[in-house]
Amino acid sequence: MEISKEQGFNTFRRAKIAMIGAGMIGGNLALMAAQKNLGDIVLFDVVESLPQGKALDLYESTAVDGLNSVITGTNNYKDISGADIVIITAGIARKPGMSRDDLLNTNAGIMKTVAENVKKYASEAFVIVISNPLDAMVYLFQKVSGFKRERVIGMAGVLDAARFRTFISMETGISVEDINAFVLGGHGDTMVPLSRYSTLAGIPLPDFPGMTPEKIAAMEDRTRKGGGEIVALLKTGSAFYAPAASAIAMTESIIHDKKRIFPAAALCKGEYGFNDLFIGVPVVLGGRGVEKIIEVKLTESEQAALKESASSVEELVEVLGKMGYV
Ligand code: TXD
Repeated sequence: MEISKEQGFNTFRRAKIAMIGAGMIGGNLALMAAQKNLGDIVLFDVVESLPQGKALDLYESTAVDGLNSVITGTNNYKDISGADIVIITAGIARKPGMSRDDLLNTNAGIMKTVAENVKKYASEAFVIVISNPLDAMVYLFQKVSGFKRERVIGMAGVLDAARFRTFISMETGISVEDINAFVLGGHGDTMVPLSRYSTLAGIPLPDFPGMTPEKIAAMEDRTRKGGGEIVALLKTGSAFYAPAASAIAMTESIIHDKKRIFPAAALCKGEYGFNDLFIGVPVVLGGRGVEKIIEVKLTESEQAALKESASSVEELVEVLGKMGYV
């Protein structure tokens, strides 16, 4: 007998989190979500038995760690039914010599199919898109699914800011814990790290003892090229630990209604002067998804840099239009 149902209590249940794509990031997303007890996890992939294998291995790790996630793998979209959160990494990743934009042709076709199926089976979900080229892929997902803009968000800024924070920590020797950094714009080489809004325990980065414009410029440059740096080292694919950790932080903020501020690709409708464009801006993530886009005053040069970054996203969106996707 199910006592709670019979007595009509309000009941809590675990969140259901679906990962579309069970590759390098997908597997780590599942591991981190389980380790943080965020809910039950479904790993979906088109490759036969891969998600089932990863899921079973991960599920068995929960016994060791004393965790309570049920983790399953599938090749059938039906199994994501009713998911609260869907995180999409489906597609191909970069290899050395490739830009994120080179992935557009292949990943657009994949994203269209993913969006149609998420709409069919998890129409109430909050969706975090990770696949590259990020800003164009999250745009495509939203257009195909028709999901409200509160429910669709692209992960890139959290990762780019984490890279910037790491480089600031390496340079100053101060704990990453006390370092905040801000990156705006598209997830490409034209992204806009904002040093003025980056702080060490509240102290603006440019004011920190020993900091020089040259050092800041070098860290900003390394941040912009941070993805490529990892691709060049790995040789067989792109970054996966930090991207997974970044999307999990966003997921936590939604599930626990934390209302944290993250830089993330959100659909702008007039904000920062952009219309109908997904681009990295500061957002508040809470139980209602993207609850707010925070508009901060930018200097002329910051504004110009953001505009330039947006124009490279607009070019990709145009290509999607020419290919008939949007
Ligand atoms: O900041 C960011 N947004 C990113 C994005 C940071 C790093 C990497 N970023 C991108 O994430 C990267 O350029 C890729 O487009 C995605 C996923 O990267 P990952 O490293 O996880 O790639 P993998 O290991 O190749 O995994 C992709 C999986 C793989 O298992 C494929 O079989 C699967 O996607 N795949 C599909 N799944 C579902 N449906 C379809 N159609 C499909 N096609 C391939």
